[in-house]
Amino acid sequence: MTMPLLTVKQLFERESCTYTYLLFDADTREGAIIDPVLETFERDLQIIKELGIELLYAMETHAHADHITASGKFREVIGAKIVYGKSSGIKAIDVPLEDGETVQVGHYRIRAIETPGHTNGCVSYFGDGRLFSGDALLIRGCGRTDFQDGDPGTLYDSITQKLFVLSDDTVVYPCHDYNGRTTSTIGEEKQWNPRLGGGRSRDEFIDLMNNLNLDMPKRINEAVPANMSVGIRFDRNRYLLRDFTMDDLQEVWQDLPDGSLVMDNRTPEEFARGHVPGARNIPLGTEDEHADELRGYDRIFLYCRSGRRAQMATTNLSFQGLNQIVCISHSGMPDWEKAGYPVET
Ligand SMILES: N[C@@H](CCC(=O)N[C@@H](CS)C(=O)NCC(=O)O)C(=O)O
Ligand SMILES: [Fe+2]
Repeated sequence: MTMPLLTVKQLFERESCTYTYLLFDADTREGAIIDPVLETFERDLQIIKELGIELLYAMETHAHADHITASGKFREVIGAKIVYGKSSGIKAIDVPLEDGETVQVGHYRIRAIETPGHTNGCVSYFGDGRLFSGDALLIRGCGRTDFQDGDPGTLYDSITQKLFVLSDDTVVYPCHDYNGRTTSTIGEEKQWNPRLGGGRSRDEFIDLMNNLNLDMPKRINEAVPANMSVGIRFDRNRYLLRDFTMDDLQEVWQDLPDGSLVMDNRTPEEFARGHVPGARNIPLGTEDEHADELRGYDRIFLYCRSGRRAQMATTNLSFQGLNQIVCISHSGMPDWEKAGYPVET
């Protein structure tokens, strides 16, 4: 019996011209998705459900500058682990891969190949004769090198020394194509890539890349920060940590998501002397009266002075079925003040 090939579905997001790849082993039904886009999350999720795929991994080739990733959503909704190149430096991930390290999808190993240059944290993924090249190698092109610590010399070395050494019949699946092309091969690109195929020198390549004068991606200022936290505004898993601290609160508080409340359950006197700006005072012992109203929030960050009262109220409210409370259980207002964060009186 011959083993079926690793199945690859190529999916397209038309605003950013991004290709997302759904890979799976038709035998075990285990799968992974590479470079999913937030806007097409529901579409891709539906395909995964229809095909009965157990999505083990959401894999990123790099922190994208032009669109927001759906990896965080895939983790949140179906528990996929987020895979990234370790060199990306992104913290909110589950599996950081270094050059040569692999993840297993059914019978297949998917290997990370570090290919920096477009960004300094780019990786490509290789499995079963297919190369998912991210924005390092594009069809008859390559990723630009003028932001996110990009560097043309580094990109030249990545492509020529790490990708052009793969066998000529390796199928190349890029992260984007702006001209409707879908796949290529290493052999084709070695011969026909106008930027570095046909034996173009490193210096020629650097010169060319330094003079592209491209407009910045339209969504770069929104996409890069969002992708640093894998596309959800805050890493949900951090809320589940036992020790959510006042420093964590400060990070969230700077850009508080809609539907969130910062709650202070110290006494009105303590509250009046200084509290987290925008916080609501619901003193310990009165939380039950407010349960219905509190239920209306998606997330409640609760602090007090030392964490003790916050823990008590969290327990009380959990009996009322409120499970969206993030309890700051071992620090409190004095720590906020000590750190020099703004205080409202
Ligand atoms: N017009 C696009 C720009 C896209 C863009 O710059 N894409 C990057 C990848 S993140 C790139 O390297 N493009 C290569 C090229 O245009 O040759 C947008 O606004 O999003
Ligand atoms: Fe990119």
